Amino acid sequence: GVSFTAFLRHAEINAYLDELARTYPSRVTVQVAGKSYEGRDLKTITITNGDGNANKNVIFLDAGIHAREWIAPAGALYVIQQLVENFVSNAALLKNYDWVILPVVNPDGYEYTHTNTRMWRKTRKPVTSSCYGTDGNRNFDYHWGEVGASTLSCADTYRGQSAFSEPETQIVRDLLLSLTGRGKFYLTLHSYGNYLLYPWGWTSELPSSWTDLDEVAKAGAAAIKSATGTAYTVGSSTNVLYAAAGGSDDYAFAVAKFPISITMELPAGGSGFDPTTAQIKPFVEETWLGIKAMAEKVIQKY
Ligand code: 0X9
Ligand code: ZN
Repeated sequence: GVSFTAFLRHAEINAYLDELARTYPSRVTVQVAGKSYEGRDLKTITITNGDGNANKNVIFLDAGIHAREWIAPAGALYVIQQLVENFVSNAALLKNYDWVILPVVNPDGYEYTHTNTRMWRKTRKPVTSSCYGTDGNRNFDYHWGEVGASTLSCADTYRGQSAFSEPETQIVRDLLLSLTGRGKFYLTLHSYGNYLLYPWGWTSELPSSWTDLDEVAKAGAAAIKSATGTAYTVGSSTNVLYAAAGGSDDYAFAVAKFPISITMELPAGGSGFDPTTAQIKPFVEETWLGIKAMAEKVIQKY
């Protein structure tokens, strides 16, 4: 098990997924979706209720595309723990839906923040001899590079040499596309700032179905507000945060046709990206309440 009193290393996270697959073989499947640039396994965990129905709708959750946002993979792990180890309390979330969770999209960057540079954001594939890494959340092929993304390889928001230049974003792309049709809710965890963001990130225009997105995001914000008093800002990425194209959320919504696609920015801790170990548990518990409320709304709508 895991206790949420420390930030786990990538190998520990993968070991936890494997432990769950061994302990709960009828409800849990762990697969290697692909390898990072440095050769780490990007493992997904698929969580079902074990009834053998392989055609259910799907909620796809990922975290850790930005290396330094440590609370995001912790939040994904808490969701996994609740759905698997606290299955009886959460059975309604798995009756008509399966969950696919990729807790660390960018393990090379995540490990680098543990061993070298705490505030590293990007992947770790070299671009030039002196500049490393691409911003995974500027690398998706939907209005790629049009706004809020740098063409400079040293920049923190570098868009990459081309759309999907990174193995890690190719893996998320392929997972999303494999779920087109069944995939109803894409949720990507980031930090920080307490936002529930929906498309578009590339334009201030709103998608025609924006009221559906807004309804789901507001359900999450309301659940958190009533549980802990923590306030989340809800709106389109461009309108409430900033314009930035090439994000996974816009791609999931526009190309992989997930009707609900949301970026959740978890709370700040420490100087922002570095909550204390004592903050992990309260943050991920509160986050789970918001995710559960959004999932319930999605399940009721689709
Ligand atoms: O800039 C980002 O990628 C996200 N914020 S963060 O501080 N975690 O880096 C927000 C992404 C919102 N979605 C899009 N702009 N598509
Ligand atoms: Zn982020």
